[in-house]
Amino acid sequence: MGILNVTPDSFSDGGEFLDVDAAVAHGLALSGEGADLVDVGGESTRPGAQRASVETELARVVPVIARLSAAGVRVSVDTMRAQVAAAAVGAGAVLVNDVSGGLADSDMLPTVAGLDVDYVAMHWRGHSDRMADLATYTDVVAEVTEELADRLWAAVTAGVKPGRVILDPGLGFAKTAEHNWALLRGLDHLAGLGRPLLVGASRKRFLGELLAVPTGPRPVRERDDAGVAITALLAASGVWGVRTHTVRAHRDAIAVAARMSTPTIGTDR
Ligand code: PMM
Repeated sequence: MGILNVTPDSFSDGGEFLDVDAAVAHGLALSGEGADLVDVGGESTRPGAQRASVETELARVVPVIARLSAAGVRVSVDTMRAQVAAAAVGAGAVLVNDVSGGLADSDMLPTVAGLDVDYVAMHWRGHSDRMADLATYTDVVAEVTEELADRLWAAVTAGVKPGRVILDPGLGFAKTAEHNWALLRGLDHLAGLGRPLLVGASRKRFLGELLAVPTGPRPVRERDDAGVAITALLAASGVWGVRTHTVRAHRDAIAVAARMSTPTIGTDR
């Protein structure tokens, strides 16, 4: 899943793709590099971010989704709002990626139930302006698994088909670096919920901290190789998808993982 943030303030690509033509060109480039989905978002969720209005979010994402879909690109919409999800699907999106797992907008799950699309429910505890205070766990893997099980149950109760739901641990959302690493180590527990997993590690702060330089965390644009390493490991462990700012190297990592896990009869020893 290639990331296309049509926002002025996302942590890694904010401001680059606010113009519709620039956004569409980048979406086509991500698709050309092998993205199975291009994830279009119109609201930054970086820690501390203020919310965009629904009108602003709609104006940012709908024209881009319409043009990419018309060009044959499979598009997902990164939104917490039912109204935006419905408009995006109307414009051609095939998946709703909701970082709040249905918690931010009580209309989201019933709306998704009425649309013929897949739904990503990410683990989330609150909006960006207060999520740092919500990063408290005694057993992060057990609690995230339990809270995602609740979101899966809520989605299914609202009428979303269980087979349409993909779960995501929500790295960096009300989580410290330690929590992120623990979740990456504990993905098997989340997989025990019986749904495919999506993981978004790309360029996030915990990678900057891991690779710190003397002046502080490794700059955002210099975290991509570590992201590819994570993708290789996750692909080998069977996750459904990774959400990433660059695509080609991740595609290559996935090809390596797939090939390594496929013995060739007669040549392997
Ligand atoms: N992370 C961000 C935004 N949307 N969606 C899912 N499903 N999972 C994530 O980890 C996730 C997301 C924040 O990153 P960005 O600002 O680079 O898009």
